[in-house]
Amino acid sequence: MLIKTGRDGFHHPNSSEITPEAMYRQRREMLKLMATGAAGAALASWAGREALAQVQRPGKLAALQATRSQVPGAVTMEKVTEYKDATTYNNFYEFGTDKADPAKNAGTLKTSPWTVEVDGMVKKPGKFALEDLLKLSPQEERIYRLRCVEGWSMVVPWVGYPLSKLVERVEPLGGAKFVEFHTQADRATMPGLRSGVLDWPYVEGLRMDEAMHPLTLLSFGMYGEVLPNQNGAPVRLVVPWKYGFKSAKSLVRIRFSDKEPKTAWNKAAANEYGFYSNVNPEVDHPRWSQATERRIGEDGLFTKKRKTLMFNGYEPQVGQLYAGMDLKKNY
Ligand SMILES: Nc1nc2c(c(=O)[nH]1)N[C@H]1C(S)=C(S)[C@@H](COP(=O)(O)O)O[C@H]1N2
Ligand SMILES: [Mo]
Repeated sequence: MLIKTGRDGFHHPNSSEITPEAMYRQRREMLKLMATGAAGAALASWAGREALAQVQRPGKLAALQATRSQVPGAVTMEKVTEYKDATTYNNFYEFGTDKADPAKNAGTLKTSPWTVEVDGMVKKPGKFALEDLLKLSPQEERIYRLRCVEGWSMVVPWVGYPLSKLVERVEPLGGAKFVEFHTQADRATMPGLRSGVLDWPYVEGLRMDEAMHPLTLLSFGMYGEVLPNQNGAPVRLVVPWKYGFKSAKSLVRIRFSDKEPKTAWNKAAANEYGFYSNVNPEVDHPRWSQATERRIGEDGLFTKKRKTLMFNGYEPQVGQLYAGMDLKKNY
């Protein structure tokens, strides 16, 4: 059965009918301020915020063209994290468990040639060369907040397109309820595989409606360039309302299934990492609070921590996916 846009009950706007949500909100703020006579100062700060969202290419890797996403919620006006910070402090356990390890060790990852196999409960299984995946849909730039389970967050301009485009292309069968994501596990190039911290390959999963949500991104780049190895080159997942570990890096296989996938972190510590992994300030990790976070790049001794938002701030867009679910049980 072909999954049609809108099947998830969401309004998928086309570019001619919408104003990006953030811009719309700002415009409304502006109109209010104009009515009170405070428009001059506000205009300056509005221009400033727009400027912050203008991302400079770091000039390190090949450029990846994209247009600004029109999907509601896909573009935040928050200050973008510095490229250097977003690429030198992260998790990619295949290259070591220290936050500095991926940037140091991921140079050995061989990203070309690269294929992603699509299989399981689909009408049109197949192997996609990276070049073909890139051509499946026009690239969009999206600026999302990524929230890590250990209390840090960053704001990254991703380049990619909705995962739903690929799902629609391969036509899942009616019985397919989940999507599994398998990532590269190559002992020759990934030194971290010698460690038993996780059961390799790293596997993640989404429910079908989560996979079809327009905010779920198949990403090939960031900051206007192809992904650096340490951030999951050449193709990764980005799920902005979930903890960072749901965003699987260096994808090699996407499998459709009728069973809830066994994810790498759930297998390693089921009481700490559930299947849903939605950002939720009210559900603590057994070993630490999840109520606040540190924004990468803002970490001075006296910098106040930020309050973590429900669904990482994407509640208006994704809250309905979990209506009626006990989120303390389904963590
Ligand atoms: N294959 C793979 N993907 C992975 C991980 C990993 O160890 N291996 N770590 C996850 C975790 S814990 C986080 S926080 C994010 C970090 O993504 P970033 O490099 O964009 O910050 O990647 C996720 N994806
Ligand atoms: Mo993480």
